[in-house]
Amino acid sequence: TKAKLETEVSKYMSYVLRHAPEAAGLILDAEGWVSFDALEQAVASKYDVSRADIIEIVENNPKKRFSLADNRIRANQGHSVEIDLALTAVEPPADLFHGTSATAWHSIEREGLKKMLRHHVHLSADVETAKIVAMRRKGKHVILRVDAARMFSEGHSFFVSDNGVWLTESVPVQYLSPD
Ligand code: HQG
Repeated sequence: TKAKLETEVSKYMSYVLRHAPEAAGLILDAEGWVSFDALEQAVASKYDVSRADIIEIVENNPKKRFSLADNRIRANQGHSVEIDLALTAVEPPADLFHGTSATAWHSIEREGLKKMLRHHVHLSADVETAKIVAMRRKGKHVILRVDAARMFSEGHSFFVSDNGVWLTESVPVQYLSPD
């Protein structure tokens, strides 16, 4: 179906733009952008989609995962490749949330939240979004509340991606509590 193809293409674009541009013969610039023409070529060589289809996939993406501007495209967050989104640090809301598995919580409650393979720890502005993130994990889920106000006042930097995901370097345990 059309919806299924769109999801598949979107996942491939995330893979290429966040983790493996070389797999599609692409080179990202320092801030993660690549020419839209090059991305279109890479996608169209793999899937039966037109330029207009790709633009529609970008615009309809439920999480607004991609930015398309000046004939360039990039993923808004979630990279593992070494790029710098060049986001400006901003003051966060008082509370932020992180959805994860009960299993992960066993180590998180000792080590705090780490960025693992990504560039930042990803936090959500509301519990609902954190629940959706947690649902990606097997077994029982835990929603953690992050005392972002206190982290910020104690010198931690926060960034917000163009699609509203809150990012920070790490969250030490003293700022975490199960919601
Ligand atoms: C966990 C999706 C053990 C952490 C979502 C998470 C999100 C620890 C996993 C975005 C840990 C990393 C990011 C510690 C953290 N010990 N486990 N000390 N510290 N973890 O996928 O936040 O669809 O890198 O709890 O919607 O789950 O890709 O991060 O379970 O916004 O756009 O290690 O990915 O967005 O997993 O998800 P991830 P995440 P997209």
